[in-house]
Amino acid sequence: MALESVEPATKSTGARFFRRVASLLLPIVISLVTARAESGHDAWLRYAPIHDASVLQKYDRIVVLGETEVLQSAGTELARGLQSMLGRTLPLQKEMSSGAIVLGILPSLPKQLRNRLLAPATDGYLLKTTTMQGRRVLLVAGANDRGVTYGVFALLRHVALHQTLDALDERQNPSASIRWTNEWDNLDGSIERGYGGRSIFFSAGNVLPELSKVRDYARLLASVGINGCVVNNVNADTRILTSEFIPQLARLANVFRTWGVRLAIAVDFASPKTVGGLNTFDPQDPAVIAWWQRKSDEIYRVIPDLGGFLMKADSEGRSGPSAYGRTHAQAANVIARALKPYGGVLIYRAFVYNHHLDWNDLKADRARAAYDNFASLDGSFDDNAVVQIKYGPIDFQVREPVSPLIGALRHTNQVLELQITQEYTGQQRHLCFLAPMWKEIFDFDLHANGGNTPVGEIASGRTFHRPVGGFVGVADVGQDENWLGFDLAQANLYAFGRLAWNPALSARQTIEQWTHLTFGDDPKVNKTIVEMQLESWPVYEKYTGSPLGLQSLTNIVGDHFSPGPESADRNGWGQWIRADHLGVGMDRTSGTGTGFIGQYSPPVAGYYESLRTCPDNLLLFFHHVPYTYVLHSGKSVIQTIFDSHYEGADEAQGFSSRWKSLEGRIDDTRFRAVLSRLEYQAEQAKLWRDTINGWFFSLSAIADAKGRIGATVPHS
Ligand code: GCV
Repeated sequence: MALESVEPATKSTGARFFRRVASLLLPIVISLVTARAESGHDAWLRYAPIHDASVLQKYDRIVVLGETEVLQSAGTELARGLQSMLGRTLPLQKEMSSGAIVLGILPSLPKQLRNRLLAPATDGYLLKTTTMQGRRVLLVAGANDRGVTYGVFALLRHVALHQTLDALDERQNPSASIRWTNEWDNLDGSIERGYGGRSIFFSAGNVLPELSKVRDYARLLASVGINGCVVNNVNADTRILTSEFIPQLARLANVFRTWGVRLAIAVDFASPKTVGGLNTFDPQDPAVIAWWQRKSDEIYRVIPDLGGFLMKADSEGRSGPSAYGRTHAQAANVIARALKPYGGVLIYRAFVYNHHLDWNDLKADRARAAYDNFASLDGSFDDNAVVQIKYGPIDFQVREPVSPLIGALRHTNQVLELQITQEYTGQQRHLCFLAPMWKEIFDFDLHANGGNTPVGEIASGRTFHRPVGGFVGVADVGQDENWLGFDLAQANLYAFGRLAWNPALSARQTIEQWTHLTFGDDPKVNKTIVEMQLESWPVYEKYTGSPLGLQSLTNIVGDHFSPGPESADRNGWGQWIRADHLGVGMDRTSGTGTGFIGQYSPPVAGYYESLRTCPDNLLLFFHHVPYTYVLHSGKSVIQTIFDSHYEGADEAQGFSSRWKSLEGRIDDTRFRAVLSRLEYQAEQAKLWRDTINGWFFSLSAIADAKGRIGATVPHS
């Protein structure tokens, strides 16, 4: 009795104590949890609660038909997402029942049902409300495990975006088989052109011991349909192929595999010599051929689903087949053949150019290089060899015409290389949403086959019926909590994945989705961010390169970030703009210039060759004109340069004030982090404006019609 009376009293004192402590700690705990949740780590997979009790209410369990790791993680992801958004726990089961969301690959479905379905293609999926063995179900079916994962993420996206889920009947196939990111990570943990912190894969020459970030990254990639990732720099460390390192790569592959992402690696062409100890790396030498085969056998023994190898050869100081007078096709094929028995591909970069060009040679032109090196090889690459082509003929500039090589390879697999990391577009310290640029590239008709051959279709392999094709994005994510160093730059990774899956999506669609998923439902937040993102590329272009095709005008021999127009000319790099006191622009015409324009099909070449039709926004990429030349817009070149820099810098000032209007509507952590970047950008934009305008003013000695420049010229 005594005990009985004491114990409840003790309990209630204890309970009171705990309640008191809890009430004191709760706000701290909540803020910590919120801070963690909104650190940017979950990116667009935040699964914020939605307050509509009717969503998927007919379903109360998840049935996963199959045991594979990929299917299991898809099931767990669905349960996790629905729990978080709907506050309902749907148990995972193996047995079929009414009211289930059923996950499985096509062959695992009952034949009767299968016969009623239009099967998706590889990696594709179906979302369908139907009956199965007499029971009402929501089916998430994939052509393969990966397809089921993509179906799950699509379903979760529909829920998060409040899209209608009644009578679902959706079939989605990816545009192309290769939807990869490239990461330029070095084995020491640094990342070439990475602005989001150190490597999530490597440190001090090894794969990191703890790979939870890799797991989370693979999940992010899978959520937007990316199915492969090259984890190391294209400037490849030869150690990647050593027998000591390969087991470490297998650890990465194991983590990726859970999410259907295939590991791939960049390799150095001289490896047979540097790693294999042979006295040659001549691709025609039988010992070299045998070495590549043995090395592939060795890797596939531990990574049976390796996506393949990526190769940068004869470029920026890398070894290549030119050392033995062999062609790029000979080089690619010898390795492709070693990968073929395992279903791997050899991706060979077309980024091959001479960086010791003669500036005094008016016919020399780096833009010609990819086509000159590869077009004549069309048809001589094996079926599992793929040529990876940067979207423009120079190097990820803020604006370039599309690479003519894309239209020239009709009997060769190709993939289009885009850059998610903003090497030349503000390095994640400036807002620059790149999907509008990518869309212009995808939609550009190269008239490669007499018309209607947009780049997106060619790259996906559809135009020329290639077995392999697709899209590669250089992502360079890092250890920073938000992956890319800037919360708003995550939109580029999201958009890359969504557009690689479906190049027909619009830039607006992708950014509306991303904003909603990443920042929630508030209409003002959505409108403001969507508009800022969509405006950001033209704004960046205006205060940096100018909207006349002068590329980025950044310091190309240094940081690729700060203004440096003088670095463009008078060196061997070939990013020339040929600016002097009379005029500016590279003459790339067939008539009087380098002949680059002649690499396009006749309708496109004709369009660029003539000053009458060449669009203003690429004029100086193709033509050298006096500063006084009058554009289609009716304004002179020099005044356009001046005005656009003022306009762009003014618009960049507006970004930070527009963002400030969202205070209190966005979690504090991300609000402040983004604000500080936008304020920095506003200052940088002024610096860009004054440097570029001052430079052109000094060079041309033409006054700004609006009298602004003398006052702000930093150097005279
Ligand atoms: C990985 C540009 C970049 C280099 C990069 C190269 C490439 O030149 O500045 O950092 O090297 O492109 O794409 O290979």
